[in-house]
Amino acid sequence: MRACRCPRKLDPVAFNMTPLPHPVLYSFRRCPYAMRARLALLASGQVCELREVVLTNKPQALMDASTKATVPVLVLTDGAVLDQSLDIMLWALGCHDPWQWLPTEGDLAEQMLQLVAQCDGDFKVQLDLYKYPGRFGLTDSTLAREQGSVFLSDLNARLTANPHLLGKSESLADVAIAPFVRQFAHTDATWFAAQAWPALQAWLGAFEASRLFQLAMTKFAPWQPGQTPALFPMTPPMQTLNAII
Ligand SMILES: N[C@@H](CCC(=O)N[C@@H](CS)C(=O)NCC(=O)O)C(=O)O
Repeated sequence: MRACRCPRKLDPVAFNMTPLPHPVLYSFRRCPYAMRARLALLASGQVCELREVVLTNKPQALMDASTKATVPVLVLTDGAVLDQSLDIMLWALGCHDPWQWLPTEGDLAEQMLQLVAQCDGDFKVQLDLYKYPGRFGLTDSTLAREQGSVFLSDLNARLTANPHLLGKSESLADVAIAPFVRQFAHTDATWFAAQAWPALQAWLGAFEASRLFQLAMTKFAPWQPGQTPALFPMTPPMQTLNAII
């Protein structure tokens, strides 16, 4: 099983840092990468300080933490920085994984990472072309939709055979991939509902209706430097987990 890439550490002196009481999560509510990170943090019971970012006006603190300046970014209490959503998921679940989202069996873990890589690779390319054709100089997004549908048909086949993407129980793969399928589905909800993907549609519906997803979508005002830290989740972890179950 791949451990998360070795995190870079911020120099506490250069960054004038006092030890953080909680990890700091730079997030954007509607970003599917940030969603998957928040879902894993919730499941692990890890409390963070959430800093909601406006992508058109990124805070300097985010850019100092990660020159990539994408969201999500998680700054750990020792100053280590995770700036890939999958690494944040693996870190959080590596600390605590009460629902066993990380498969213990090597083969399954490998399959999980491959499926997430397919989602983040070709599927995400087609999703962007389909959702924002104008950004890529396209007038017609039908081809991108068709190409993205290949991955969705595969997910539907998996979910026809089993209730979750990797089998009988939910795993990181379900939670990492669902936010992207959701974006694809919402691009043209009528078209998505008309596809012969009953298992995929039911799986996405259950994900969106889940208490876990609703909590992950809690609204936060954009972060202002110096403000009182906004904690995520807002309720203590045990209370949050009990509300989800
Ligand atoms: N590979 C990164 C991708 C993160 C990403 O691209 N996030 C988008 C928002 S959904 C972003 O921050 N884009 C930067 C921008 O719009 O300036 C991850 O997995 O965390």
